[in-house]
Amino acid sequence: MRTFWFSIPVAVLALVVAGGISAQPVNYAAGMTYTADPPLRTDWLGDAGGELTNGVKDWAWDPVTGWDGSVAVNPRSIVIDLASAKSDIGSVVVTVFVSISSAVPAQKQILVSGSSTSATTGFADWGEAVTEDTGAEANYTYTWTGGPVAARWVKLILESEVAGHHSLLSEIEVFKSEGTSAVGDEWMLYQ
Ligand SMILES: [Ca+2]
Repeated sequence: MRTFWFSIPVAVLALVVAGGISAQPVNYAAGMTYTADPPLRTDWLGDAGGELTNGVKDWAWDPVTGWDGSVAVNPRSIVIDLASAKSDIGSVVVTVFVSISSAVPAQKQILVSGSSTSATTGFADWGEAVTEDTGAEANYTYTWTGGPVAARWVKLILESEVAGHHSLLSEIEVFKSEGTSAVGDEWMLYQ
């Protein structure tokens, strides 16, 4: 029995140490709501709603939503409401569906900004989310890493590569800055 009681704290400690090394980054955008201007074409591609924050980002048509280039003007913007003020946003990652053979190109530019005021005002420019345009039929990952910054609302402004072409996305992630993580934060995950 002495061995049994001794083994519990060792196991817990091992879990905490392993968690500290391999913990998944915190995605503040997971499950959050968003609004788009012009509106996303939700009657298209089987969009069930919430597709940009549901964690599914396979390279396929089903997880995709966005703007139909034949009807949507450039630029195209989307605002995610993180539900509460965050003080430590470290990065923003946008997964863009690209299929050259289906006339769905990469995005020419994706700009990132944030506001602590409202969904429509007070946005400060954070910079550009960039990717490597390989020309491949694949998801392209556009990444901005300028944090930590504070905001509740995060806005993306997209320019399709060619006017009249689609902007199709499968996921938007807003990650907590890992640079501000402390021992206390790791312990909080296990309480
Ligand atoms: Ca998704």
